[in-house]
Amino acid sequence: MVIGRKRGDRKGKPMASYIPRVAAIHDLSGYGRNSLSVVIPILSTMGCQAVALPTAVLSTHTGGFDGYAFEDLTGFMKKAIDHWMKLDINFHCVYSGFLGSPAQVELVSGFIEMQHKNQPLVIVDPVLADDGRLYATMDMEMVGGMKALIRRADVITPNLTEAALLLGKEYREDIGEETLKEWLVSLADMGPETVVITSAPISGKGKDISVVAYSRSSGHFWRAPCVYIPANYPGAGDVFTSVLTGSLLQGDSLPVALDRGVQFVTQAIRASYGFDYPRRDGVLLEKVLSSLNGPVLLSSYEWLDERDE
Ligand code: PXL
Repeated sequence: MVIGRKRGDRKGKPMASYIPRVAAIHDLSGYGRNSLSVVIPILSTMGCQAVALPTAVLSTHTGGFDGYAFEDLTGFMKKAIDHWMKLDINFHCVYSGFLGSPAQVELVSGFIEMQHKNQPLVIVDPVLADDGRLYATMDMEMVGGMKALIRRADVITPNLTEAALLLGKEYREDIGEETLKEWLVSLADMGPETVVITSAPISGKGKDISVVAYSRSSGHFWRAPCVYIPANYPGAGDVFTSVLTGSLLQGDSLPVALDRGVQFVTQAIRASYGFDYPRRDGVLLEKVLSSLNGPVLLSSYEWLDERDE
């Protein structure tokens, strides 16, 4: 699906009442706010139907909890996909995140192929690592799997660590703007039309970070800066990509979707930071969710390329 296409432009059957239908392929981590626990409420609040395909169920996420219970759902995923295909359920968007095994990568790839006739917007968040380290359940085979999966994506949203892993580059926190642009283009060369890198530093701006993006079709680079807040909340990446997805499905342009994602994550972190509770519980989504229904106030996005208008 092409970003920015109007609802009425869809090929295939026109729909009487248009609610974008999203196959949300993520784990369900019971305690801690990440994955499906944030994807579903955010997409619903933004007027999208989130159809969950859980990849695994966990008692908690893996960031900061020991001894979590983990059940792989590969067998269930196969059956659910078969059932959906028998029912001829069509999706406007396939949005994948945390996958439990290379076999699941294959399944998701096959599912995207099966949905091809519906021209879904394919968003792959290649959940693998953060802060220079692989997550507990990830390994280099999964990195290889994600490299293959992003070939099928329209939009990918790696953080800086994941971008380095996908490119086989060394992770560097001090990466400059020109190198970031090279990374964005190299990732787009691997398949996706649009590449968004989160947790990207801003040269000369201390600890402030940003989200940077590149669209191959327009050739444009974008940045949405975020003020640094000294706390790292697990699941913030899932919150960002879910808002980006909802925004694109509402028909927003890429820079507006970046801006809305960054603003919402920042607002969620600000709403949480003043409270004294373990960061591993995630951002207090419940306090800010309803703001996704408010008017869109654009404030911060910048373009990173020279333009002659
Ligand atoms: O938010 C990414 C993520 C998703 N799913 C699980 C995780 C993490 C990050 O720690 O542990 C299970």
